[in-house]
Amino acid sequence: MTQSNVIQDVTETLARLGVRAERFSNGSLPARSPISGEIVARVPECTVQQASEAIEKAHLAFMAWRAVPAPKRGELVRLLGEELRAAREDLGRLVTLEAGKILSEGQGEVQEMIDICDYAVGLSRQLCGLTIASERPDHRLMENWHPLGVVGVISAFNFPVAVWSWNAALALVCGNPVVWKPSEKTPLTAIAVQTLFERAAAKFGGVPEGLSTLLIGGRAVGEVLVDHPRVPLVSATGSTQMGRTVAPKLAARFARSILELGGNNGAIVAPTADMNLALRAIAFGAMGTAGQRCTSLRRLFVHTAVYEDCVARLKKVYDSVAIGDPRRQDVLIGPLVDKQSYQTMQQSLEQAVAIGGKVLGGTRVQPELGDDAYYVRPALVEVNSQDDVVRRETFAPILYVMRYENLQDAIHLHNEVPQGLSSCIFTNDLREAEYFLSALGSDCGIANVNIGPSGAEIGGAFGGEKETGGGREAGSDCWKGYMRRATNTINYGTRLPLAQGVKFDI
Ligand code: UN1
Repeated sequence: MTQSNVIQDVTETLARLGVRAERFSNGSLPARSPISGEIVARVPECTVQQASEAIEKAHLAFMAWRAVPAPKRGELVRLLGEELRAAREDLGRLVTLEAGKILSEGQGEVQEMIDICDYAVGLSRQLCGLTIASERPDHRLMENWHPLGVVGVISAFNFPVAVWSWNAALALVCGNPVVWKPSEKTPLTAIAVQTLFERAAAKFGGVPEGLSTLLIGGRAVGEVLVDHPRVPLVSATGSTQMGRTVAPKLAARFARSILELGGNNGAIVAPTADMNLALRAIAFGAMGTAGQRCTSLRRLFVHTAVYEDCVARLKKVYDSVAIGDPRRQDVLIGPLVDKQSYQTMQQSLEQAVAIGGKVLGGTRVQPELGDDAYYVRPALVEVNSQDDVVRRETFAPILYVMRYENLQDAIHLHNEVPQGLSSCIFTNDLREAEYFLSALGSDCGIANVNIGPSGAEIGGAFGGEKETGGGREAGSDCWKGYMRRATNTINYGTRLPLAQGVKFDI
């Protein structure tokens, strides 16, 4: 039987990455490519029992790994970064094949992994605590950051490899093993990453068994990770609905959580905006990755003075953007991940029409690429008000456009949604820009000026407020979330002065 070109591409890419065939053959979990909608591999799943045992093993790895000096732990992450550099093209291609992103975005995701590895290597020599002035004579007050324990990572299909690396690179240098439950929609990229990790670990000269573990499976396996007492931190990326299930379970056992949930990201286009720049940013933000980033642009507030011009030019872009097989160099928009995603998009568009929205695009295109492949023309929807459908995150390329006259009103509307991930303003007016970034401006975890809401660099803290979950990953001081802080007071004198001047002489 002749294999389809997608299946062959997957098989060859996995082989170049050095993934052994038994890891993706004859298993119970079908791996599908959104490019053609075909089943491209069958991945063995782990049972609930195996998941639990793997976590126990990871805990044993923790007992050993925490004693390895942090800069030495950094060496492992450096080697992982080297493997990723060498595999950038192939792993990026696998991301394209399994998640449907265009090639440059697939490779960009791997670049993000390399970046966070570099960052973590530097960090491994900078896990610094403070020394604080003590109120007592002959005393030193300081803090020490210690490894925390097994870190659970739950990731989504849309960033099938980068999200793991933001957590894993930091967790590993911080002295923690990682147990990863990837999305059931993207098991192959996860297996490839685990293979690269194993190669780095071998070059390192061996690491404790269970330092990085992959749990392929469904919800039940994810639940083991969330409920297991040996897992003090779970970093979970996905829908707000998933967060609502996971957060109370973690809270009930006093485990920590880093939650990266839904976004409903907005942009304001002010009268002084550089329109050419703004249009490019809006196009990438709203249509890029077929609207399937948690940072995708979903709401646009355009000042009346520039509304007609901005919307007319956007319509041209929406009409002409190249949609198709994401492996093609000229294509900018790949497929939606699956049928459910397509149906959810259609439902939202129907609701938008019902409230008087004017919809451009949103229709299925390129049906010849596969019966179960869902390519859509991105939708631009002019609405008069921010109704329920606009306030909700639809994980698809729908951009709702609204008009505003006064910046305060626009910011008010912008913040008047349950989510709080990313936001931006296009303006050349310094006062407007600063106001947007101030405490009275955007209420999001990310607020940008003259840059779209998506495509954040790893150097900053990534995450958002409200229903986005409040977690922060990647740069800045996010590493502290993966360690436990010990406050130490040392008395190097011969007396025992008590704090707050308390007297207790026996
Ligand atoms: C996500 O969509 O889950 O800022 C994360 C961005 C990327 C990360 C997106 N660096 O768009």
